[in-house]
Amino acid sequence: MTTFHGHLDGTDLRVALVCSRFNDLIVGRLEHGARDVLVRHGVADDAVDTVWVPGAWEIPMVAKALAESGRYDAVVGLGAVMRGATYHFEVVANHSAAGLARVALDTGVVVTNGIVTVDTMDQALERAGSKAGNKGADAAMAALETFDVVRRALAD
Ligand code: INI
Repeated sequence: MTTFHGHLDGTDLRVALVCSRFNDLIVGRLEHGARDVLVRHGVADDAVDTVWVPGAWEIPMVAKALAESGRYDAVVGLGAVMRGATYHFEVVANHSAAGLARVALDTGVVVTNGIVTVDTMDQALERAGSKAGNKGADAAMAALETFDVVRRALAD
């Protein structure tokens, strides 16, 4: 029996960050955290492409196009969906999360979810580089680990 663990080794990887402009005060920080983690773990800075889309709704379709292009080893979705007065929050939050999951399963490319879904701006800021960490960095780290564990398990 063999046990595999993914290592955080981004050497020679190409990664796309799909970022929503909606709430870009938050998403800019998620992008910064994600890029920082990737570069600190061996991904070349020019091998990390950031692609801006209007809102979290659009993240899955662009993630799908990038995943299918064959240019990237991993795609990370980064966004901030904030509760407003209406049901629209649930629609966008559920669609973006389910969409990213579908892109991963349909394409076989590693796709991780760094879309924060929050009630308030304070909660968003907490998750974008303050007391609850940086969910963009977490999603980038998850992408590195997931890519590597699949590579190791299939290489054996
Ligand atoms: N998009 C977000 O990224 N975050 C939100 O909080 C949000 N809210 O609440 O409306 C949001 N809406 C826009 C949506 O993602 C699409 O861009 C829009 O519906 C056009 O398709």
